[in-house]
Amino acid sequence: MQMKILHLSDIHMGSSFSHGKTDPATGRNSRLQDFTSALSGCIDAALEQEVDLVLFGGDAFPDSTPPPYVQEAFASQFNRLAQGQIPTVLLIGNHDQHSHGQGGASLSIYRTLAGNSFIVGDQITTLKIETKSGPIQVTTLPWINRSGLLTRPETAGLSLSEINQLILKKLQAILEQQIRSLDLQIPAILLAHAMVDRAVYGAEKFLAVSNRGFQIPLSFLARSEYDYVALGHVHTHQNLKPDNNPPVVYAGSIERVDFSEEGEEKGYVLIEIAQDSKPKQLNWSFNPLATRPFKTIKVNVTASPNPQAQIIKAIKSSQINEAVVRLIYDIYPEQYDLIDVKAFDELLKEAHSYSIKANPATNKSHQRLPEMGVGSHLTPLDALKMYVESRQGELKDIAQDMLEAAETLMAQN
Ligand SMILES: [Mn+2]
Repeated sequence: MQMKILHLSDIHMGSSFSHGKTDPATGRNSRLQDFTSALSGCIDAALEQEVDLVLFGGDAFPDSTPPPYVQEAFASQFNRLAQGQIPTVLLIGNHDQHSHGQGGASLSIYRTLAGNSFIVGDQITTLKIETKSGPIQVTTLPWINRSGLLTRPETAGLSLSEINQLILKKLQAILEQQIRSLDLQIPAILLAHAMVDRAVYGAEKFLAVSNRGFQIPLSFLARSEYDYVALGHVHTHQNLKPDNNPPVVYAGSIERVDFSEEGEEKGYVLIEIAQDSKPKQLNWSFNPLATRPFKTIKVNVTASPNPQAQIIKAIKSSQINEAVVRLIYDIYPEQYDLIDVKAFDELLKEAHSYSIKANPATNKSHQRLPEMGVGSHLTPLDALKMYVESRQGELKDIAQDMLEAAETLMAQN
């Protein structure tokens, strides 16, 4: 008998609004519709393929308190799985936890809904789920934070890296317990939201040094007792075990959160397990979704006698139709008079949204904020805060994580 599972992750519904525009009909940001469409594509596939189980790898929203209309967009899609009576595990990612792991999580209400077809993975445990094609075991490993595994007396006086070592030791013992409890006759999947070392990092690299997280060695997770390891957190789809023994797969995000994901295909993973064959046969495939294209147009006009013409040529030779576009050109301040930005606006109208940035080329390698001049007595953190605020447009979605990561780094000194 074949068992079918759909694995998706990192929905981040409600993010990337700085790359959208306001829909005049609804007053809503167009990126909400983009993310809803991508999620809808995953749910459509689950229903059409009549999968036995859906595994969501965590990070539903940018934070644990999304506005009601964003919650509704998310819930109305997952509700379709409940109506289709497809059991669904919703794992808790770092973005789903309240700050520092205290209190509930944005996904906890799903525990109470729809005849128990939702299971919220907010602790390390192994579930036995009865599906229409038979039982399956799922070990859930939500995002680990210090306070979740260690008590205050245990960490007293320890450095951050000593604490991380201690967490890993505990985690290894707990995972070992889970693995020993598995019934090896029944398919088993490990579902984890984690930064696994050996991953190729994408947008989430800024989050890697957050004080709420650390990297888990691949060897902890890539265990032959599991038929498949379903990962969330890293936005770039990849298999960390190319020999598929077992597959250790980041499904990746379903839509581009920012420009660092520009060149990546987005999608979900379908898994098929033949339970009756010995050993169990497993096949998995990555299925791309139709997503909003992102396009960077980068031009250096410092050597050009006609920078305007060079930039226009670059725009015209780029695929910008319905894309999120950013035009960046390096230019000497002395050339500013040769530029008419209105002409770029006119050409970029066919993009979904766009931004234009002139990078002044000077002998100084860095542009300075006036507040940060000589004689100001800013701490490094205040300086970073000021910088992040000055770049609100580009950094809005990751500003909080950047500041937290910086605080952690400072604390290590
Ligand atoms: Mn994450």
